[in-house]
Amino acid sequence: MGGPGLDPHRPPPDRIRSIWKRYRHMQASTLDADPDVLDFSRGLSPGQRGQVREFPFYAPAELERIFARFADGRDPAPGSSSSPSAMPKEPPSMAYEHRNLQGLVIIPSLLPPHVQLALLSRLFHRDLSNSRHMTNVHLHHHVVYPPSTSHSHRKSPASTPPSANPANGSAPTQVSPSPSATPTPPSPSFFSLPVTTTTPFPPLNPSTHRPLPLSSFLSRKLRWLTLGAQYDWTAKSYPAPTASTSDADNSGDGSPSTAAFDASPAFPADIAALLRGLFPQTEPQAAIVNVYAPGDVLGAHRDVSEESARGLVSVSVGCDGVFVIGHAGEGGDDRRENEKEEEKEDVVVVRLRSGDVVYMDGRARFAWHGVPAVLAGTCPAKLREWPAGGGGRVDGEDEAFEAWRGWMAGKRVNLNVRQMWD
Ligand SMILES: O=C(O)CCC(=O)C(=O)O
Repeated sequence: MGGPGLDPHRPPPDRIRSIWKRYRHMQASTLDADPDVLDFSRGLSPGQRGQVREFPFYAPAELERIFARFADGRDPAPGSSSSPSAMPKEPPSMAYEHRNLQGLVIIPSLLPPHVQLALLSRLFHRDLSNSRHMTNVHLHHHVVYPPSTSHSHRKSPASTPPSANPANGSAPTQVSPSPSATPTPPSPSFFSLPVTTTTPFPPLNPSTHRPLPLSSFLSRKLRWLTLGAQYDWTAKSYPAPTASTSDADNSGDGSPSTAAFDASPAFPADIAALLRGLFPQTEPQAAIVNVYAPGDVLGAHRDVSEESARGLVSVSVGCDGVFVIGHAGEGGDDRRENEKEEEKEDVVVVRLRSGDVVYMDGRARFAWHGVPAVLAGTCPAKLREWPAGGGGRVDGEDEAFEAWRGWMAGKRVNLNVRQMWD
């Protein structure tokens, strides 16, 4: 059972499932015209405006400080737009809380493109290369990590992605999926390997799975990565906390770990600081990084394995996704028809775009939610070329990722962050 006593294995109510299904195969043009979808880029209809409470999220200068610390590792330079003489420059980011689903707050375009790029680089050049962060691929394959080189140790992986490994065909390092393994030096980015890397990931069980080439791993098979406390997808549970263990293989910067567990890597310190700056009510202890391509979906579910009821933070980067969230049918089927009608109002459908952030608190915290569609061709131009084209840039080493140019054009990445214990 999860914190509030809700069963993580319970299937979604029929009505949530049917709304989810309605968007599953919807044509892009139909979606564009669908009056029920909250689409902040298209603009809200007068009816939708009445359904949300609009409020300023943060002052631009404060946001700029939070973002500069994350993207550049320092406060903004004096004279930048956050200095008093340069203010006010931009309108504040607006947040929208849905009146029918108290606690559901959407902040459209909160993360600017350079912060989205920095986040992608931290997640995929650094955190994916940390063998203590599990992925869906670990369930069936030995993941073969790029070999560590002295070159890859030059920079701390805390605030910058690991340096690129010059195109190499040398034997990659195989690491067993053991979260409590002896700390190993950080590996370079998988994206620094040639697309044609020939050493496939061996299957755990050769009678059920075939060897997995690197190109398939990055292009198609990678669906999720866990940060911090490692979620067990089969048991739908987290490891138990221990008093205070430090994490020698911490991918953070040596600052004290906020979620140190014997069996789990610490939550990356720079990403935790970014999230804490934006949502101080939630302590980032675990995250799931969902990786979608158009055609991929996430079924309706509730996140109820956390013992803490603190809000969830959900950050979207890349292609647009349709997000369905709400309550329905929990009261059973003996309700009067008018009660069922009223409940309809509780289900909200949002078109999430790159840089949008959703906070799920209050009634929305344990609501059913899922992603029935990811829309092809919607990744913003500034991100499309990642990991090449400036996005993976570390001291001019961007060309190391050239072979994977355009990977993001066909992806949607969602960073989903939870506090597990109070
Ligand atoms: O991809 C999203 O927007 C939602 C992800 C999600 O609901 C989850 O990871 O639990």
